[in-house]
Amino acid sequence: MRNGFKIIHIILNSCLIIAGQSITTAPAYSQSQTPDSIHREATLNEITVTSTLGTNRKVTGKGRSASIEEHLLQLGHVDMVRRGSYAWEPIVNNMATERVSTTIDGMKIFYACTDKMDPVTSYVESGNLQRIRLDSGLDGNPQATGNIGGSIDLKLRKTGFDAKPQKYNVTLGYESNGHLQVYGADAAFSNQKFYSNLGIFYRHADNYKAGGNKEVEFSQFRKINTFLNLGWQPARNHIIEGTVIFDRATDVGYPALTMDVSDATGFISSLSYRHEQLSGLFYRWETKVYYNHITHNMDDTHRPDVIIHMDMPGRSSTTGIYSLLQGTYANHQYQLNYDAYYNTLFADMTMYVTGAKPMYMLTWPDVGTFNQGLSLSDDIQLAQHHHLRLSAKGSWQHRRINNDEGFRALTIYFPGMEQTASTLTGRIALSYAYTNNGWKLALGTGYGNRTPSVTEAYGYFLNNTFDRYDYIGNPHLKNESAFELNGSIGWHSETVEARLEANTFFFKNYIIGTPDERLSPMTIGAEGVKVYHNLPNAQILNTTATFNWQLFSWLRWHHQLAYSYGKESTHARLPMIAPLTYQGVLKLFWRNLESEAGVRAVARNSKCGAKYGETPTAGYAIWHFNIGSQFQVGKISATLHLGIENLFDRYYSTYSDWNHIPQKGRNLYANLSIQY
Ligand SMILES: [Cu+2]
Repeated sequence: MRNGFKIIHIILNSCLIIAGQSITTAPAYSQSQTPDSIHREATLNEITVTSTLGTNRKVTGKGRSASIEEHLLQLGHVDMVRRGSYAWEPIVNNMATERVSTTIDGMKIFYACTDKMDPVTSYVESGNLQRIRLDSGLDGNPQATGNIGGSIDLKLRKTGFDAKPQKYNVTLGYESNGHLQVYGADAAFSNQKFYSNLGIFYRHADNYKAGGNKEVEFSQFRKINTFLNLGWQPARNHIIEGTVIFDRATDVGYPALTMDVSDATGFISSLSYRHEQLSGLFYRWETKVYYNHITHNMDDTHRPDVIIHMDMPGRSSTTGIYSLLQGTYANHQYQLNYDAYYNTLFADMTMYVTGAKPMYMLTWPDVGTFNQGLSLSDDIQLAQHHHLRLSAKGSWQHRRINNDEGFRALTIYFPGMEQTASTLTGRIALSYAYTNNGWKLALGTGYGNRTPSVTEAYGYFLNNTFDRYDYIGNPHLKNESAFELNGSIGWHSETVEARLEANTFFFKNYIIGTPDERLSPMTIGAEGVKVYHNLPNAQILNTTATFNWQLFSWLRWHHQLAYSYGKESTHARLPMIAPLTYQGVLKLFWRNLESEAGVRAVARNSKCGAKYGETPTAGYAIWHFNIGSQFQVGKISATLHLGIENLFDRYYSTYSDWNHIPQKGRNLYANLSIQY
């Protein structure tokens, strides 16, 4: 079994959460998703779920109607930057998008908003997904590049061949706060030669209310998502699969920003060929080609106090391929992967000044990035209790500013800069785990680097509402590198599980924006201009202590305490580092009912990144309660979830709520999912 704390899964289809220690079961959809096959598939993918504690249970939280962000939040190591009630940005190990790789079934996809309003997780829907794979730190999934903090792979839900004949699914959800409504329906057809599953999801919310019944303006959204998966097996073990996802969000408010989004549209497609049951050194070979396109349009026409109206569209498209070989030999389990993609990012801005000609600016100058990489990993069972894992990847990247006008604009600030840039990056990670008699000890290390993001290298006067600076990218940036150390020690018996874990990242050439007094801002009211620079070094440390106690067969008590720390070379604190957080949850089980009551208590983050414009957030404690049940009526099986969030209607915001926008006040929800 592999180093459990490094890889954490969440299984969406039936609200299964496999978070290192707890596994709940009862997949509602198809035979290929039984717990056994999850384990099998997990093993084949070299993903291991450490241990199963307690009895297997069915229902948690909001079930199928939960958003992807809510599912992600259930994982350890993950937090969210919230700029509104839609499209939150995942943070892994206190690192945001630039240091995290996000893929969809191994496909690269890049957001299209210069203000990070559309993290790629916002272009899929819970109903599209089977599970989420999260790898912490530099030991990434085969397709991940630039993953210093971690890598997220969103695994699509495909019915597979020979699934059960019955396959209709309806999901309904309602939340009192903001009148959030969720409607979903999907269907699946399957035999030995062919399968198909398709579905549609719709979400709609009005403005939500913060604690004390205070309405948060511009927090509404609307989203529609539809998907189709097809599988064909012309000959045994030769499988051709195709996927199409279309996702469109409209009228999305961003209370933390000065603009909203009129529409954000994602089109995701792939075609793959898989050969199973190969003989020899490899048992599986999969090759996938894919294409995705995102368009993003910002909108300030609904804001009351706009001085200069602006149009700010962005688009991103990615074409790619990967080819993955998986094999096993003696005590080795290995994977070899080649991947290549070409992405273009384009964003511009037109400012309409009254009585003058509109001002036009390229904010992302149509940057084309070609990247190809070769990765390998090997899981070695050294002896009965000893396990070793090695993973490595090398990539070559070539970038070109395809828009000459944009290139010329940047050369004003960076004379002598090149229109193209090529670089080599890589990562290597090694971990060892010892498991014996309820004890588990794991140690790991890694080293890797990343290229600057397009914003960091070529962004042009991008206003950041967090510190109120305009940002300019720096084409002369060096690659940022990090050295990682991680370790954990855990012990479990029939009734108790205790675990301590820590990871730390030592950065070199840490990329962050620093003020440049010589430049004057473009945005009215901006504090000044920041240019991205490499700091000599920085460090991030994350620690977690977990204690779970099975008091009775019907009662389980979970505790988790997490502490993180981040500083840079001048000893100043890094911004957006989570404050001390305690989570306590009591879980009750009775027949087919499961109930949960819990608290999340967070200390004031007095040692925040003041140098980088961060201001402290007050401490708070938020309580929640929920109850869920799964029942059968004839051929129909149904899952019902009822719950209350922010029970005492507290007015609060977390450290990662952009500009301290308040979280939702008391919220009652009810979700029903029916399978036939
Ligand atoms: Cu945007």
